[in-house]
Amino acid sequence: MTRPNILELRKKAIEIRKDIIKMLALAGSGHTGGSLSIVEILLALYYYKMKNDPADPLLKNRDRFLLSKGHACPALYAVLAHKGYFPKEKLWTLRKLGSQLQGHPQMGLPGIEISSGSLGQGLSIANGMALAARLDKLSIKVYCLMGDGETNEGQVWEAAMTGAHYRLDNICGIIDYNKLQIDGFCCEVKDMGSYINKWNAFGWNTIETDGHDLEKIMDALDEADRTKGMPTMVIAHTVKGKGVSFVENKVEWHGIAPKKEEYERAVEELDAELKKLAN
Ligand SMILES: Cc1ncc(C[n+]2csc(CCOP(=O)(O)OP(=O)(O)O)c2C)c(N)n1
Repeated sequence: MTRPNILELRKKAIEIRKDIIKMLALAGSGHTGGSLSIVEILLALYYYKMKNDPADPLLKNRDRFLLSKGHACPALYAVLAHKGYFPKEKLWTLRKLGSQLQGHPQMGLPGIEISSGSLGQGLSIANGMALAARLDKLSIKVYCLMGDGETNEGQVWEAAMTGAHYRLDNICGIIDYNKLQIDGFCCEVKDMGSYINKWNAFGWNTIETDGHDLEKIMDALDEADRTKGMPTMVIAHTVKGKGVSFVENKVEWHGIAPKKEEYERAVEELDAELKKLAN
């Protein structure tokens, strides 16, 4: 599989961040920090790893992507629009009455595989899809992106045991390990100790990587493909709010949208980054 041009993809990451900020500013509400942290993970999946066809979103043989941390959907919507699943203008309808782009993903919008938002459910759904694919002899991969805070949910660990029991090597989970959740640092809200040891103990192949380094994420996704007989969990170290200095690592930016002046400051910063990459 050929790798995409990394410089172009890094520019795309900035464009996506600008779209996320604009969507949220126009909506006046939403989840800024947790959307900004998953941009490179989504790009590595949609622009490199996943079999998908925006012109045929229900293609039988497509890989499935489940956004279990559904509140970060502005990032997913932006990537889907860039890929051509729906017109980009739709992005500006985020959270508006009657829009298909609600504050949490709803099935019906092209590219959205599951409705999500109630945390902890994605990996169980991934198990079901992966088992069904095995029965149907479909050679597909199911990707499931979770938050680190999300993994406080007991259901995640039931799903972890199930995935390992059935040796679902057609699942690749990814944890957006940004160390923050809704109201504090994850280690203070409920300390999970070592993710690596936990997922290993639960029978998963576990890969730790830098969740903002496109090449490293791609390497991890490739390694997941090479791993047979057990599911893989990629622990991707990220920064909540990545790309906007005054949002980065700030717990208060979990569930709020930028106001006009904040939006303008954010765009200024992102444009400056874009300019650096252009030179
Ligand atoms: C079952 C359930 N409980 C609580 C919430 C409220 N909630 C929304 S986001 C969030 C924090 C999630 O933290 P994390 O998974 O780390 O997401 P991130 O910090 O990356 O945005 C919580 C508790 C929810 N959506 N679902």
